[in-house]
Amino acid sequence: MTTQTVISDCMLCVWDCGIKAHLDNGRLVKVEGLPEHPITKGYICPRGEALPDYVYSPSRLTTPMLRENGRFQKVSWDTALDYCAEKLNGIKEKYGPKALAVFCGSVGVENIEVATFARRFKGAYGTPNLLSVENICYRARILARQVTFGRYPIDDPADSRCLILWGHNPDSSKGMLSEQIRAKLADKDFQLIVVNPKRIPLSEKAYHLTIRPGTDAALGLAMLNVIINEDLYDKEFVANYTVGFPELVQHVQQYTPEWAQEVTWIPASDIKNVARIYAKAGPSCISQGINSLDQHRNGFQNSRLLSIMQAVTGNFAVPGGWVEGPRIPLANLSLKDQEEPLGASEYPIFSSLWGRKAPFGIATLFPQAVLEGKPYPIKGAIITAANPVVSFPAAHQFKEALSKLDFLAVMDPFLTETAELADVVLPACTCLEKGGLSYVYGVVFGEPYAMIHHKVIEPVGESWPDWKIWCELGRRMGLGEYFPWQEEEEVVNAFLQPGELKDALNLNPVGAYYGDKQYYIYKNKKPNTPSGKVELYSQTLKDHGYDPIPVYMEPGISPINTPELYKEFPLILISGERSQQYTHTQQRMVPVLRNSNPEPLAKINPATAAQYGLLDGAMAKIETKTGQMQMRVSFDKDLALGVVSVPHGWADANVNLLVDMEVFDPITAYPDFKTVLCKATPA
Ligand SMILES: Nc1nc2c(c(=O)[nH]1)N[C@H]1C(S)=C(S)[C@@H](COP(=O)(O)OP(=O)(O)OC[C@H]3O[C@@H](n4cnc5c(=O)[nH]c(N)nc54)[C@H](O)[C@@H]3O)O[C@H]1N2
Ligand SMILES: Nc1nc2c(c(=O)[nH]1)N[C@H]1C(S)=C(S)[C@@H](COP(=O)(O)OP(=O)(O)OC[C@H]3O[C@@H](n4cnc5c(=O)[nH]c(N)nc54)[C@H](O)[C@@H]3O)O[C@H]1N2
Ligand code: SF4
Ligand SMILES: [Mo]
Repeated sequence: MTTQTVISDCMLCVWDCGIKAHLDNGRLVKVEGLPEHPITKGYICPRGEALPDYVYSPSRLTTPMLRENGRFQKVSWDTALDYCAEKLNGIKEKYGPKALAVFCGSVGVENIEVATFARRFKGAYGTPNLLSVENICYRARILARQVTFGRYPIDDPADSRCLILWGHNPDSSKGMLSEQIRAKLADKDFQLIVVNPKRIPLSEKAYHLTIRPGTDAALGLAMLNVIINEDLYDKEFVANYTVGFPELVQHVQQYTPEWAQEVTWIPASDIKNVARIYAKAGPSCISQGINSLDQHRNGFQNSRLLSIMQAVTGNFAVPGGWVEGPRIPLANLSLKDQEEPLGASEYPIFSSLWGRKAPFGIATLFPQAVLEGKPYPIKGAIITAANPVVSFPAAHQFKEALSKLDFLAVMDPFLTETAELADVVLPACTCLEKGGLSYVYGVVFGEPYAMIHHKVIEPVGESWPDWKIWCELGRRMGLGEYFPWQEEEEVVNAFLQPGELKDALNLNPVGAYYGDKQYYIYKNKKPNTPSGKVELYSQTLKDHGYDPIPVYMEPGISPINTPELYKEFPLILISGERSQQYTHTQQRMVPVLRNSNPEPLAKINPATAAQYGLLDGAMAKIETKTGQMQMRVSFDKDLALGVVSVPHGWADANVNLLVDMEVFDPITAYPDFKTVLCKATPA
């Protein structure tokens, strides 16, 4: 027997943990964390450990499939791709290129190969419509920080003396951060603050604030009120490097802690205390949930408020605050759009900030384009690395839209609920069956670090890596000039041009840094904002008709905003808390993970449950004005009264059938996943 260990990284979620993959005779048998990896430091979660069961799952798609007379038939790659090429060229001829949507899910965020080739294909085909998770995940905070700082600084918790976990439970979504925080808690000068409708495991050691969902801006504004009125801000930084402080001072006067107490359910005394701790501790760092503050009617402004807080307290570009790294020197394989994607005119800042165009459109406008032909009809789609039928809001609308298309192709390692609607299903490799490059660390950890993503095993069945599918398809459609690559190595080389980084990465399988974090950058480099300063007041937002300084906005539907609806639906539904067994809709087919998390649970405080006759372990019917479903109740005394927390990603109990798309953030078009009114009754 020959054994072998390959160093690579897990791409099952956005953290890209370094791994050691052990093989027996070419078969993956065990996966461990990689202690030498400077960022993930040997961390591995249950999904990473279960990689062998995941990649060899009997549910894997092993051949392409074509729908014939309503049923899938196994076909060769030639047949499948010729069919796709004919249909795609047909759509272009009949309706023009923009009638095609290329849809790429969250895997495209962590996997450069998946995202880049989807993006390249849309450019080669000529459609501007790359639709992705960008308008439901993460982008809002990037944009809010860019509007404020002219760049995208990221939490730098290692050196912080005060950390606010704001709508974030790293034990479920970012395990390596929990480990880092637990180690820091040994230092008695380090202070942890948690803002969450639920007490999380780390709340034990923290100043915990139980907040009403969707009212985070009220807390932020009241904290600023205290910080400014008690003179706790960084005067030197504010005076020299910001614009709009006088306007901010005036603006926050209306938002007193006493006012915020009514809105947020947090006692005014606690608001004052945390404002003082945060402003005085220095360096302080707000680590916001990856989406829990963004998926709201005022998601963008929530993120912007946190940026303003970091700025006035002088926690920008300092160790332990928010810090930016340099850009990675990679080739840009995207091709220029000729036209505007869906939503470009309705969401101008999201689509183009100061002339920097976003390469994607607004994915949540997809159903409307298909079903109503607005603003123009979308007739075909290729979906890669996404399962929108389960993961997107108003899931019934996505399902209907996908079913009505003239042509739908799906690339995925599994026959997902979305793939089931396709005309053609193309079996994709999982991350371990292909090589590539991992550099997402810069975007999600602020660490200028990259590594070669080494292929661990040969493709399972007849699956192909995404890059190969796009290249072969492109060539068959007469777009071969854009897809010259035949081998994996050529693909990696296309990203990585000759130079120091390439040499360093080739030399060290664990990876290499490509620069340093940019501390105190404002001292010698002006922010890329129109004023050349950190913008507490944003003229850009004002010019677009948005609030130049964030105001408090009630959630779209809420006890206060829609009191009539609240009478019928008296509970607040928050959705999408992560669990370590699953990434979104994935991994349900892996027995070891399924056994430890067998079904979705609706969490509710026992006192609230008693009011509605709900029993621990019994089934409940959960209804919103959009839909209803059944789920087992699980008592959770850590959850705020009047709140129900439901996970996402479960096809048979899909919370996104309860979430509609009526409430959008007017700036980023984010849907409101986190504050939906519901009722729960015994089923
Ligand atoms: N209610 C509610 N809904 C939510 C959220 C919430 O908080 N609440 N969160 C939202 C967020 S933040 C996100 S990011 C989205 C995620 O939404 P999606 O991206 O749609 O979700 P995933 O289940 O990760 O889908 C990824 C798919 O890619 C496939 N895949 C894995 N590796 C590869 C590969 O290398 N190539 C290809 N072609 N396919 C691959 C997987 O099998 C899976 O089917 O969900 C959102 N949905
Ligand atoms: N295991 C696992 N890890 C993942 C993923 C996964 O699917 N599985 N997905 C990855 C992706 S794409 C994403 S976007 C991230 C998501 O990561 P996060 O958004 O950080 O998600 P969580 O850590 O679950 O924390 C969300 C917390 O927000 C709280 N919350 C809900 N509503 C509100 C609110 O209105 N205000 C406040 N203050 N808190 C609120 C919830 O109670 C919950 O504890 O996770 C990433 N990591
Ligand atoms: S699934 Fe787990 S091991 Fe894999 S990258 Fe995410 S956190 Fe790391
Ligand atoms: Mo996400």
